[in-house]
Amino acid sequence: MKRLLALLATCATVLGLTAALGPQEAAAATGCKVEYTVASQWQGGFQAGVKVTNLGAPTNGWTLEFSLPDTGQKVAQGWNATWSQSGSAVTAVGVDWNRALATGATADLGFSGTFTGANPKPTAFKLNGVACTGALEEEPPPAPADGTPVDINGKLHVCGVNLCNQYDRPVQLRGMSTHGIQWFDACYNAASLDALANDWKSDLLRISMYVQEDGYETDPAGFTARVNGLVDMAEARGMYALIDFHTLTPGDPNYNLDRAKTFFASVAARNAEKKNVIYEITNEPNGVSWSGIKSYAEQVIPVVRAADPDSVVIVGTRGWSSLGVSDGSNESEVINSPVNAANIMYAFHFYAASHKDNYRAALSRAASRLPLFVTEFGTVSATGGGAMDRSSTTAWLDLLDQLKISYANWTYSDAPESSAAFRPGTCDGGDYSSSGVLNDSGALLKSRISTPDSFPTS
Ligand code: IDC
Repeated sequence: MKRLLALLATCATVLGLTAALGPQEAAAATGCKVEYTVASQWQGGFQAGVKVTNLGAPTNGWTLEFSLPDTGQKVAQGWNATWSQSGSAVTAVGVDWNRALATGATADLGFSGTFTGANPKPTAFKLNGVACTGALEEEPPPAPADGTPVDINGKLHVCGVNLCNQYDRPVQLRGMSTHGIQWFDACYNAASLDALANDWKSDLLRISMYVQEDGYETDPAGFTARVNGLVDMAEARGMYALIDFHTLTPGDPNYNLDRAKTFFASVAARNAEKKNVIYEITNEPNGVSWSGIKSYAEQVIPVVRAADPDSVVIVGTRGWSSLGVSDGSNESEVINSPVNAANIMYAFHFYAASHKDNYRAALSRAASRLPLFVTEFGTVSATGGGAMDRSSTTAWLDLLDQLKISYANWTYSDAPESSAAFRPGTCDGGDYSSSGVLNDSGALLKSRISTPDSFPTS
């Protein structure tokens, strides 16, 4: 109510001010509020976030303008808007998925840029031509509740398109994925998981159990035991455990149908009473139709449910869990033919240097129709290597935060590839906490994941 009054007061001010301009302008006027934050700055470069809240009438298309005070300040690459710059004047125009802004709604954009002087903050923000002078009387964000993520949220379930906690309120889990546990087993021990829970403040550990490539098929009992051991280690530290049946090559999960039934019958029976377990029944289906994946899911999910009736199950999607986009399709195949089961979500994966605006658009469209979980993503290219794409990663993570979509980053390991969080050799020692053991991707992810969660507690 306080919020609404503040909003009405601001609207009245805006209308009052614009009335003097004449009826035409007054009708088109919208007030706004902008929060500008420099997220990071380095020699000659910086990255900034711009949150613009529409305090006026709902709009179906917006343009944000502002001015960069120093001549050396240049926008290099922007996200979540179409960006342009002419001299000191910068313009950002809303894109497909954030073009409509209701009263009180916020669009989260940002850009990376270069500068030569002191990099002063931009001035003269205007939304659709009207100065952004408004200020909502924000209630302070809830203080982070005491306790671990699992203590606070308890057993999770799907409600509408969200992942919800024991209070039936949407939550976003932010965490890390192991690398293949057949290769990087040494990275998952008491010290590394302490660092993940305490320093990274991670909400979840994805346990990536490859089926092929020297994985599960070579030693079903051994891999099942190792997965269960990691579930317990996550539980002891209050983190959720996402059990990933990491199918990859071959891409048709039906190739592993019998193995999946055996594996899930076992882990679901063993972990049914736990609050922290989520099942991901196939990693990245590829070279297979959605109907093939759906058929697999409708055979494996009943096996899980027979042993564990109420844990969340996540189903991979076509085209390496791209909701079909990487195969030239889109989310409509899932929306039109959903898996016939309750309490399930669909996986969406991306690699920030390879998958950009059209993938973000698909995720944004799908997010209002399907419960989505980003069970794996990388800050680099889809090979797991190449340079980290900071701008694209930030655009993705801002979008996931805004949509409250949970995520796990590939990988919490010291693999010799840029997607790994730790430098090679880290897992041979006992230090997982100092900044010196992190590479670029690890440093970025740690800074994102370790911010307070503010899980709702009522
Ligand atoms: C990659 C690993 C790499 C390994 C390769 C094959 O990073 O060390 O050699 O798999 O097993 C995925 C997959 C994930 C891939 C990752 C990066 O789920 O298994 O890991 N990736 O290529 N999908 C898109 C990218």
